[in-house]
Amino acid sequence: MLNLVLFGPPGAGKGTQSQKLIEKHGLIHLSTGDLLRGEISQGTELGLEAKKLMDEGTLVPDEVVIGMISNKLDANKDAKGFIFDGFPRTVAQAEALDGLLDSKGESISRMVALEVGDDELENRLLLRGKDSGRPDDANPEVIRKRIKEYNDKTAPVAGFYKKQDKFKSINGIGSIEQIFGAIDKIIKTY
Ligand code: B4P
Repeated sequence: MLNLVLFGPPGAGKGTQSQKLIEKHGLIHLSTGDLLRGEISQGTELGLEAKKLMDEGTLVPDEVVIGMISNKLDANKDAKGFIFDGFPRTVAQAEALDGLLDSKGESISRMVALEVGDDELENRLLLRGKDSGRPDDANPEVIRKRIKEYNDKTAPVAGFYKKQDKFKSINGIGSIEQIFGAIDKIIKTY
């Protein structure tokens, strides 16, 4: 299996690149952001709980997202591999993911980090907020909170994969095609 973690701050291009990677490599896309937004639109209890946190730019509790990922792995036993987009976002989530994959005789192949500066992130998210309808993209204060959450809780996850010698970092500024080419080159070396 090819199991890729796409890593980076909010607005770095993880969702955008995931779409292209699943088309080319036939992988299953697991985006915890999309899964949570699905729960919100269905009005589930989990969705109602998550909405409040997401609207203010705070991470949802680890056990909630770990449970969602575990269900999706079980539901896709014959997959060629997975793209983890926006997960793991804490070291506890990374440890849990290793455990889930290990129990199936699998592991993470690579983490690819997209490097983008804070000003560009804020511009991209505000631009998307104009027509995405996402409350967390519309407000500069919430965007800054999301970037702070990333720096405080998510950035340390890179160290977790560096220790396993699985971490690769690329420039996330440039055309979507250029960035896709750089990620694809890393996949080919696997
Ligand atoms: P996510 O849905 O994961 O939100 P995101 O990080 O903002 O999206 P992404 O990074 O994929 O967007 P993209 O860059 O592709 O999370 C939302 C919330 O859910 C979190 O704040 C949290 O509350 C919760 N959550 C999710 N997962 C969680 C977890 N594991 N644990 C706890 N809580 C969790 O796109 C951004 C914009 O940039 C787009 O408009 C795109 O068109 C543009 N763009 C992309 N590439 C570009 C390029 N090269 N140049 C110019 N623009 C580009």
